[in-house]
Amino acid sequence: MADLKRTAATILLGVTLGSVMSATSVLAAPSATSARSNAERPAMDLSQGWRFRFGEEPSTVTSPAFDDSTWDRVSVPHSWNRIGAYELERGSESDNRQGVGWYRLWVQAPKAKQQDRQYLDFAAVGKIAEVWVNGRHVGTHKGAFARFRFDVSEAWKPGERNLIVVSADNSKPEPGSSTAEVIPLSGDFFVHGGIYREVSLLQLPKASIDPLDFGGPGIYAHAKEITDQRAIVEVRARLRNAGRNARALTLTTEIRDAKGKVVTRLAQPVTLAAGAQEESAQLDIAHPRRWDGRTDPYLYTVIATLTQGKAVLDRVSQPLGLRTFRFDANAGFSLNGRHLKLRGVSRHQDALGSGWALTPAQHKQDMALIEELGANTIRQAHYQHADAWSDLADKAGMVVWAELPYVTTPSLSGGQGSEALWANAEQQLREQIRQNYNHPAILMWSVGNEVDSAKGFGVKGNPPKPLALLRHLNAVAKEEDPDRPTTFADCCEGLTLVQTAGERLAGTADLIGYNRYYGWYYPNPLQARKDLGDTLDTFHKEHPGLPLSLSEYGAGGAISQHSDDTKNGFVNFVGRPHPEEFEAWVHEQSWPAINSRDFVFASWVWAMFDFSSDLRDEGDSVDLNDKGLVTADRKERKDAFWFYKVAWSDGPAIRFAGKRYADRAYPVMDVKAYTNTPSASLTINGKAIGEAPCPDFVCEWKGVALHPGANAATVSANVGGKTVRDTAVWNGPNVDRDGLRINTGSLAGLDLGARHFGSDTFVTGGRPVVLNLVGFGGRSMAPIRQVEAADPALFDYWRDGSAYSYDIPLPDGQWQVTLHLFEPRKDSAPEQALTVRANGKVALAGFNVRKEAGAPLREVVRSFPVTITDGRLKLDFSSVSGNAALAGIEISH
Ligand code: GCB
Repeated sequence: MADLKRTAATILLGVTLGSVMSATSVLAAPSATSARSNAERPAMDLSQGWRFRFGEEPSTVTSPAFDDSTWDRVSVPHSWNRIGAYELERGSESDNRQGVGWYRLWVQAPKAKQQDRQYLDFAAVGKIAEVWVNGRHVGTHKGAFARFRFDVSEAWKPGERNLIVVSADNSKPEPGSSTAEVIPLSGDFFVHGGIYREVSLLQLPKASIDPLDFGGPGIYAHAKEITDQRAIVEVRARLRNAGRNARALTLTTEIRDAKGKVVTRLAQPVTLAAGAQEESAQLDIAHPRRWDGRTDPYLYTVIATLTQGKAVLDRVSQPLGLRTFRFDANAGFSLNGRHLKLRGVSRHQDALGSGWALTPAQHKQDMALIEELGANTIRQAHYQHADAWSDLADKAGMVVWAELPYVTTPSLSGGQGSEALWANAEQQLREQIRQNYNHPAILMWSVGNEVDSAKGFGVKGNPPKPLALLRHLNAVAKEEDPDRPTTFADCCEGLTLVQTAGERLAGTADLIGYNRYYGWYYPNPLQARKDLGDTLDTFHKEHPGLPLSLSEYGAGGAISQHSDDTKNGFVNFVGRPHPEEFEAWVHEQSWPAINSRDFVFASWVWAMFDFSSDLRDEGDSVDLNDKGLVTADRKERKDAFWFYKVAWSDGPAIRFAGKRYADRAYPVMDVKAYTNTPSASLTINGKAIGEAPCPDFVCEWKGVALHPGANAATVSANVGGKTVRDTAVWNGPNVDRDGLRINTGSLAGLDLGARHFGSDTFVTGGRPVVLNLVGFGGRSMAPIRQVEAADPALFDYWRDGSAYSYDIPLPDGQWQVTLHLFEPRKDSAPEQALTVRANGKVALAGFNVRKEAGAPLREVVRSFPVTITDGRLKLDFSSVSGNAALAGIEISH
């Protein structure tokens, strides 16, 4: 914190004249462990009674005479935005308006001493706030995530009615817009508008702990030394004297243990001149107890009290956790001298129906779910989170990656970005670090996310170049906090499919995180495990001295979409469907690649919860990114959640996968269970199916037969005399009655009225193909194509190839097989000829699909009878002079 004067003389004074002691509590001081810097101060909660309206207002809106009686009545936290639903279309409840929202509040102010200063304290406003008091403009704050305070004393009328007016502007950042130089400039998350965290009025004497220090608490504690015998803690206090004359005061700094007992205290005389100054106290703690992550997240409290004689002028308390840590390029992370593999999740401050206006109970619920998962680290994506959230992280013992919202688009003006952009990014970083400095959970400051995807978002002829600003931010973070390492999340290094800005960013910060989506965004999803492992190895080799983490990985998962076979359909990454089972499969593949590499100091699943992003129409939702392990309403834990819960569990654990997919499409299924035991046994309807090994936490039983109706399954394992088990019920189809249908090429099943198609399976050869690949924002990557067909939805995906075969389990008897074919290519060869064999017998010979259909992109249906005698139907497709495109198979009596 360069702009603060560090006075060595004061440090000396503190030690020589002050009294360092170990004592029990003397002052009737608060027992707060909250990082909320207002906790002990005389603050008036201003959450109730606001009037709100979105949109343009006349300039008189800020004046007391303005009539707001027709406006909505709201309380804060509040946001006008409502984004995201588990529906396929945007509903009327959706509100993604970006622009200016107006808030007005009349408040009866408490009486005050003449000398007192009045500060308005906003815990966050999205994204630019302008504030007026009694018609007078008192301040502007640019940035959606940090706390800010304005000294409103000149406009405030103690003991009377006062009018507070706030405009909150979340306009879309575009060149020339109000937000064009306020980060973030873009990103895959919606920036909610409004006073979405709490507001209060602070009344403090003229001399106080400084409330205007970038919104920070004004006291900053750090341990200079920690051994088993003692800890030396330096507490810097920034003090403010709003008067003209110097004051002779006493600053008492004490540290209390978790029970509230004072373990050390230092009282020091302070001569406080007009303006702001910094004092420093050094305190000893004997036999300190460590903040030891989830094992023992022990917290002390630091309390600074400013007094004049016997009168307490101000008091602030902050959490203190004593820990040592190290990030090593080869050995990974260690906490208090012991290696700890950091495994966790990213979290956005967003919940369905509330957006960013989260209540304390919602923060608690999120933390409880992350604890239940077994994570020990959280990435705060992609910006500063609420104090209440970081308090919970301190208490839960989570290691936190905190992040600056320098995301995706490095600048809208191109090149290195404007001065205003630099100033805003720097301001948001200083605010974040000061406001969060005392959270022991936070161990890394991230200065950006994916700004190396710059060219993709560039300005023609002047591509953004993020490196210079990233370096500057790194230096600012170091200046603010030399003790914590810096980091950032890389998008594009080594990826040929995304254009990069041509600048290599690795090495700019102390640590690095790579966002990598093997199994999802990149080609060859089925090679996810190998590709991820190889990439991590390559980065480690190329940057041998750089501690490396996987800051994002994951896949989309929709709980109403299901797959019979995750390896046989097309992965439509920003489209539909996103079967729950495929998301889980990507995680099953990714975790072993991460877990087996000690040099990967941490990994964060993207993401813990589905979250709002109006760039998306995917899975079974609209305006949601569906990569959460838990749904955005916090109601459903997806299969991938259970995978990690089992893999990260200390005690023996077991859980069936695919439980939600109860009504099965086929008379056989691959049964899967997650367990941390070496093997497990399966029974169905009381019949033993057998024991299977469970490498990397997954056991599988292939092709298990289901009878029509309910099938009760139990999976169990014995460890050290203890049995763990789970049960599931899967309803087998009545194939004799209803037939069997395959949605060829698709990862998920499809319902067409009463006809239920399972996902593509039982197949060898060929490849799954999508008709329209959509990109972000639901835009097609190519001109939209439509197939003329009775059921066009069946043609969204198909199986394509010159030779492939299906081997389908089917009860014996006479059946009719119906194939849904078409020619997707405009320029297909006129002599194309398809032959289909059923159990070796030619069913279709030399069939020219396009000729039969009369045009490309037009359905042609062919049926033929088959007789099954050994429980299986083998269909062989072979095509010369072109591929066979098969959109669906229906088999019925
Ligand atoms: C990323 C971004 C994150 C997105 C995520 C995704 O790399 O950092 O903000 O939400 O990918 O789901 O595509």
